[in-house]
Amino acid sequence: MLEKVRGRLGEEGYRKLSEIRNKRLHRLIEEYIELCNPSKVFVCDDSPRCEEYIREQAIRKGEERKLSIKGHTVHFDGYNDQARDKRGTMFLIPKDIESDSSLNAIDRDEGLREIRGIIENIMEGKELIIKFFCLGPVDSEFSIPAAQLTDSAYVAHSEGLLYRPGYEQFRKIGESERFFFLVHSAGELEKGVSKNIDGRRVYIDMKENIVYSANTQYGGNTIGLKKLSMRLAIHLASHEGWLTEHMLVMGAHGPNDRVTYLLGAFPSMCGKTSTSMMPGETIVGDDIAYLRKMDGELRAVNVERGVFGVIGGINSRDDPIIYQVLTHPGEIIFSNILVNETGEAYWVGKNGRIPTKGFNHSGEWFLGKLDSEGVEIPPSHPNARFTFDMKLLPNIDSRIDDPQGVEVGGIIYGGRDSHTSVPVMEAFNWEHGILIMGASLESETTAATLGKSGVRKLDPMSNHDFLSIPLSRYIWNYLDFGKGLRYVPKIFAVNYFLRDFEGNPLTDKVAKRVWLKWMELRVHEDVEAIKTPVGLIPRYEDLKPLFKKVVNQGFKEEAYAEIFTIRVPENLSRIERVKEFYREKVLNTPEALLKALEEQEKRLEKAREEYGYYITPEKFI
Ligand code: SPV
Ligand code: MN
Repeated sequence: MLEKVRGRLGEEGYRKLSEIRNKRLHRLIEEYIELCNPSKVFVCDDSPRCEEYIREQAIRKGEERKLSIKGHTVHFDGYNDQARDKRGTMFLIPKDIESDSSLNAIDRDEGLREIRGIIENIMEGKELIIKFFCLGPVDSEFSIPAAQLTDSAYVAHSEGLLYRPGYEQFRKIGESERFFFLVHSAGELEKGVSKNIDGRRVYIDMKENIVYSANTQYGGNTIGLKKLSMRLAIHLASHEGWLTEHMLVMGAHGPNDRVTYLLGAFPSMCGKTSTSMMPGETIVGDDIAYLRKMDGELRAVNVERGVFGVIGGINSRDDPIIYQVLTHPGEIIFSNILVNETGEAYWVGKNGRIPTKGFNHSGEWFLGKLDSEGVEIPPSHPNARFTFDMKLLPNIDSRIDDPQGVEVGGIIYGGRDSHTSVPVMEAFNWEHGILIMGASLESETTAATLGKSGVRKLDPMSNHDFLSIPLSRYIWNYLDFGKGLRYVPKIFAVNYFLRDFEGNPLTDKVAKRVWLKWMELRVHEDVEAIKTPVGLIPRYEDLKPLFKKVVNQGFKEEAYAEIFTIRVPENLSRIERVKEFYREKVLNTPEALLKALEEQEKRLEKAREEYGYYITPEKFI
């Protein structure tokens, strides 16, 4: 094996691959080198020398440019390649396999033929990088080894910051075929960006655990270990009896040095990263978690070890920790921001004033510049991001690499919802939380995916974009997961985006730090809560001292009454939309879900009869 490509691998590459004794891996590597046809191949092991080579290549090939602060670089994606391409991302589903119209699918044979056609010779004249990773902590029940093939040094560099190295892990697994295999090519480049956007494809083959990504550079379409592997992992988890989730993992710090681990599922660009990095708390992960039941306990790990976060709106007041890191030396890749002539990085929402000219994802930029469709180009793209290893963070949790994961005290679901949900509430129990807060989660679309922003959509568990199994099965898995646990985590819903009836935001950005502390206290039942038709909400007398202590702010009773008012009409119409979605779009919706929705509806109607349409919290005391 590997003989056919030995010349391109060179002696060192050949030796590194031979030291991994895995026939399936060798067969796949040989096959895709032959198909993509790069002129040479660089094989990485886990050494710092390999990271150094990749960093240099990213600069040499123009995929990244150095910025003025030491260690900082900037990468630009093409003007129309700034977000996840939901339309071009498809599951390859064999004819005889159970599917669901909620999955964007293509017949496997047809899809394979198409993608193989697209990637044939796509790396001609280029260098292929082969790099190995481990998803989740190494040497753990959670670990999944993954091999990435890419012709982009930016992608390889990003992955080096975002994931745990896995060359040694591959050497340990012997002939095991349980690993992911990811093939990416940015395709032909023009001015450093992917040119053939029409041929942009992300095809996911769960049968072989392979993902193909072509003619794109944006991280969400190309960083194979991230959302591409996540789709494979959701499928694998469903077969093996665990869960793969779009969730942060954090240590919430309570009284007397108590640390309570919480998970949080938020759709992209809805506050997940900033929640995970709140001052005073510790971060385990900000985007993807694996959850397992171990000895009757729900435990979770961060699949990653770095952050690919949204940069827009980060300033020293609202996100002091990230801001500090982003403005000091350290290895950081900025993407799709604005750079001035001296190499300083700017983004919308950064402290101070943003320059009126510079360089951004549209090339030379000046204030008022329009694109070919007459739309004004903002200085930084709304989906502009930063990438760094979490070791740069002062508040990293000491258990980030714990092979047993952390024990989960609570799960938070959050959406971008300007007019329905209160800022924080607790579910009555696991089923109510999973079905009404998780499976019925609605959010307004954002710039993280291509297409219109601000459209309200159902996004079950904030994971809808990544589901590789039928939605009904996914919900069943969850319901099962709550069984047989010694401690069943509490479930919460938060909404950072609530507005008044004139459209003004009702909560300050820092208020989320208070909601978090309240949830931590609730996990231990240190404070009581008020039972409403939609869930348990905080009492004023518990929030007031928390506002003082956590953010040093006053909190007026009238403000409390306004933001915790139960909006009955909005809640009822949400239930209608959710029911319609599940009735029309989903096969085999669990009865339990429809029943839970009906019960919630009845509770709301009853309250409406008694108290009217908009009910302030004291009515429920
Ligand atoms: C998200 O969009 O949810 C992200 C970034 O975390 S991406 O890599 O695009 O998925
Ligand atoms: Mn995400």
